Amino acid sequence: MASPKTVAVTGAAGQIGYSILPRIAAGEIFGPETPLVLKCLEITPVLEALEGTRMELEDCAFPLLKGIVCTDDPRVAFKDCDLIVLVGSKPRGPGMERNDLIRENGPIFVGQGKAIAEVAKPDVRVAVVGNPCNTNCLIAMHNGGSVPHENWTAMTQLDHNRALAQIAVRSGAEFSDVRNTIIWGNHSSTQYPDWHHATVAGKPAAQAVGDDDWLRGEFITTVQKRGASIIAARGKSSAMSAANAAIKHTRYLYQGTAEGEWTSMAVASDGSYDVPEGLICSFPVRCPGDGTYEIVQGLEINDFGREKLAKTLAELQAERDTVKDLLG
Ligand code: NAX
Repeated sequence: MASPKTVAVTGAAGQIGYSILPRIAAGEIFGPETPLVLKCLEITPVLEALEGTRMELEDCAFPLLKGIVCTDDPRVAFKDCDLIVLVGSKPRGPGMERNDLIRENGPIFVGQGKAIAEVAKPDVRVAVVGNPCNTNCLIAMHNGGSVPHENWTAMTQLDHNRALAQIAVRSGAEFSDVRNTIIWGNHSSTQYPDWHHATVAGKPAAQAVGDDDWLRGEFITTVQKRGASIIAARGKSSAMSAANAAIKHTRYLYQGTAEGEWTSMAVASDGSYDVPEGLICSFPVRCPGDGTYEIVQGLEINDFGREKLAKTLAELQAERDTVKDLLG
């Protein structure tokens, strides 16, 4: 047996929390040989509901689960953590604009970034799911003291999966036949889902789909607006698919991407593809499986793609300006 990992999940009593906790406890991130301790963070009024989740986790009697801590104190939750999944944030209220949401949630990520710097393991990995996840990640990272910028990621895995699934369905292929879609930019409706390097059973996706107009139009907008379509249908935002994506995102970090494949993650730009340095932008990444990632280099982006990328980068830069006073 490996030594136990300590994993914190914030917003643990929420929808995504309910779907993700049993999967973490079952060993889906670190594998079946790694025991773990789960730390669940919630706001004080929700602690009672969280107690219900704690009892259910206990009742699953997961063999790998060595402890469950429930708390409303980030310093207790993040103490000695190897991995922290920041899911908790305030939902967008009626009439609230995206910028209001950014300002509303920003302070949560200032406090959590500082707490991570103080009490987590120095090589902790942080994956941000709570929206607006790119900018929340930027804020937490800037308040995260000496935790290296490479250790902070935000989740665009759900968008990546949505792109892959749309291509599979449209081309009549299996989901498992589709590889190497890319999400560029922000986890928002400006994101650029890119099929140009994707393959379906080894063939270029464009050839398998056989409909360029669909790829340049409906494919992109369907992926960009999928979250809204799910809210319209279900009356609630995506939770099962979001938890599944968060499991995949973190599993790739610790168990690696397959040979010849990549996934999409929002990470601090190192200037690759002319993305301004430091922005938390979604890129194609490969993960060797030791908690690190590398941005896939040298992919061609055509004029169509450059235009789309410029739009989503402009939004990310505007978001960064909106929160510049929170960046430590
Ligand atoms: P819920 O509203 O069901 O749960 C959120 C939980 O966070 C609540 O229980 C709340 O009490 C808790 N919370 C709020 N402030 C907190 C704080 N300061 N510390 C700890 N907990 C806190 O939302 P859910 O459906 O679980 O979604 C969670 C977040 O994920 C939202 O911000 C949502 O927008 C975001 N999503 C991100 C996705 C992505 O692809 N990156 C996709 C799915 C999802 O929309």
